[in-house]
Amino acid sequence: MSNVIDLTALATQLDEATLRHEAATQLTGQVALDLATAYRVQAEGIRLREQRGERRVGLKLGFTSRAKMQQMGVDHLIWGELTDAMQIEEGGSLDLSGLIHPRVEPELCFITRKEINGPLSLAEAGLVLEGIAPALEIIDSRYRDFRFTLEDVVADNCSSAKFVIGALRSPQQAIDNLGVVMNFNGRPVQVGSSAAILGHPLRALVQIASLLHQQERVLPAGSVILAGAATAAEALRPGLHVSVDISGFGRTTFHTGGAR
Ligand code: OOG
Ligand code: MG
Repeated sequence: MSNVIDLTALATQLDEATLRHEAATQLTGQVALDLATAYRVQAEGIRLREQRGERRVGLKLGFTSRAKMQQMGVDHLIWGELTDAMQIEEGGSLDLSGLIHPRVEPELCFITRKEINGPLSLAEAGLVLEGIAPALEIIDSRYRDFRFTLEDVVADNCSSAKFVIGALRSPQQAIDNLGVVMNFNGRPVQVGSSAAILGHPLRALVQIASLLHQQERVLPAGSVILAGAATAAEALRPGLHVSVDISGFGRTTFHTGGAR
């Protein structure tokens, strides 16, 4: 293994896998990658997207629930960047032929009303929000067989591919223990509770604020934050109507198209 790390070369491998929708080899099999360097590869990958005209719109957390950690064999909270090109319209269509081996997971989404420029307590977290919405995240690891180490998945922008956001609800609405059901063509495929996300989804915001603070970063008002999946993810195939129902809160949907 090489000790000299070329951030751009590593980010380009993952970027090309995305553009060609062909799986790539795990980076940790090629170089000795630590977590801090993995985040630098992630940042370089976002820079490549920005060069193509994509705009950063917010952040996502990963592995905030046991269900996800167990499914992927990773037990550390991670974060990635979201761009405008990743958003699909609510009720819209997702062409799977542009992806590698996509999966979908139910999430909650926060939209900020104020800039986040310092640590937040759980009590303060709700006060920076414009609203909260049901969401679905489509993840698509760029790695072969959807397998990775913690460092690999961080370098790969936490498998981020697409996301759908439903109608915004009041930030005052209680979200700590809501039933979450994800359906394929009207049949439940994953069932859980919003409490699975760090015991309380607003803790995702507390975590984001603390991570931003450590990196001396500020998140502008109007940003999107995905709190992390409440259940394990499910593989997508063409011809699916996918929905998430969050009880007493709301729902959002999209459908899949394209041959695979
Ligand atoms: C990594 C992304 C994890 C979540 O919500 O936990 C994530 C993966 O599972 O490929 O988005
Ligand atoms: Mg997710």
